Amino acid sequence: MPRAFAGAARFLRSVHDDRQTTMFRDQAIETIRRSELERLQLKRLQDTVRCVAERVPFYQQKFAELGVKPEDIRSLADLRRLPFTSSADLRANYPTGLLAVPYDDTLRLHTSSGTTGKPKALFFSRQDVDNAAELCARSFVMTGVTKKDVFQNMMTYGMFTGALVTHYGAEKVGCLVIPAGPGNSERQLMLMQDFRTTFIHLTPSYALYLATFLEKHGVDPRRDLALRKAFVGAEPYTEETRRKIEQGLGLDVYNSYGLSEMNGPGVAFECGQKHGLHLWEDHFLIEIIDPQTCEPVRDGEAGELVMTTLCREAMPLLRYRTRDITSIITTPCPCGRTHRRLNRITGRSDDMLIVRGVNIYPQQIERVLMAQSGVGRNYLIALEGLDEMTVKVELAEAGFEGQVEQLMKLQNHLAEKLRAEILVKPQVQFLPPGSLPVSEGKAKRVIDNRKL
Ligand code: DLL
Repeated sequence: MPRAFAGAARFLRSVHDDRQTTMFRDQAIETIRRSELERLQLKRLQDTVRCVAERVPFYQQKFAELGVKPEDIRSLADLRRLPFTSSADLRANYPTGLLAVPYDDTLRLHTSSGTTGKPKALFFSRQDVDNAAELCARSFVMTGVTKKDVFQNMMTYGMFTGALVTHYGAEKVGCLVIPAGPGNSERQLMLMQDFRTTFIHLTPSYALYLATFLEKHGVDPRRDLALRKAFVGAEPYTEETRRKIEQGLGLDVYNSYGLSEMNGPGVAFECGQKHGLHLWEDHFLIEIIDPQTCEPVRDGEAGELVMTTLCREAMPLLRYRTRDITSIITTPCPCGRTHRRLNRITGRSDDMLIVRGVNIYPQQIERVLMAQSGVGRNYLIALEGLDEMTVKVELAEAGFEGQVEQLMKLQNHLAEKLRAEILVKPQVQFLPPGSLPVSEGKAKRVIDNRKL
């Protein structure tokens, strides 16, 4: 058996057979020599390409258009001959068009919001569920988590990958997992105190809120709680925010990156160095491209992250355009892991917003507003404070000023309709017709003044 496979098998055995072990880290695969990693990647890429060429009509058609065949993929450089996949392709093939296994062999469905009414449907096979959990377990263990740790999961449970995938990962390590979900800070505090929670996984906005909540309630986390680490992700944040969370919660913050199309969380994680996210390259091939030209950027330059799955069974994806802007850190990590690191995601090349960890497209909001009678055409989405959203919208006609009760009813109704569409409840603010700026050319619909 090649060393890398032996390493992976050993990792799984150690997790399944030895619940007493405190370290689950698979040193072999994490510190694999680059040449060996590339051999493994090529073999897995070839398998993936063969699989989609046999089973997925979408890729069959793309291969035919490009005149590319599975046997043309002889080196990793041949990746560039393969077609890109976009989130529009996922929506166009909703719900099952990109499945590479029979429907019976799927085990779990997650979704992620899209620009139109339908979300993106992401299927997992049994092996995919297990691999996703393994990558989370690997990521947690990388920062020193052991089975003795207690994990309070503050990500949203449900169709979002954020909670379930890390839940399974922490269980794989053997931790006690508390599936708390986000919000309800009184209860979070009670759980942290009663069960001596040592690590949490949450969005930066909720982490900042929680820090303020503890301060208001006179709780000093260093003195009163057992918290050691927070894995923070699902939306962009800065180094300053990391420091604020670390000070406020009295713990170490590690950046946690992922996306539903690639399993969810556990795609890239920070190690003890807290400098850049190791992207697990035995499961994903990465490229950084110029989003306009689609050409690769020079080593270390910023561009859009493009990812190809190497191990996914139910829904393999080739050259998926993540829209996330980042760069690769070219120097080796002092921790000794050979999987390359990404710099913090600095933004997106499309107009998707992330509010309280939830992906939102302005078009979703527009659709709800424009379907509402009494509402005018001009609107603005204002993001302020710690992830608060206000939808400012003009009324269709003037003269409503006196009808306070009627307006409040309409405001509530719209806020509820928006919540049903985007899963986050915004404030709705009505303005007289003509009061919002009218832009020439592309309208600026979003003002982001969040202090994250
Ligand atoms: O947000 C998966 C996840 C959950 C990752 C929990 C980490 C923790 P999606 O809902 O599909 O999946 O959103 C994916 O969120 O393309 C990025 O734009 C953004 N994102 C995720 N993690 C980070 C991060 C999950 N650490 C989209 N920094 C991605 C910046 C992030 N952006």
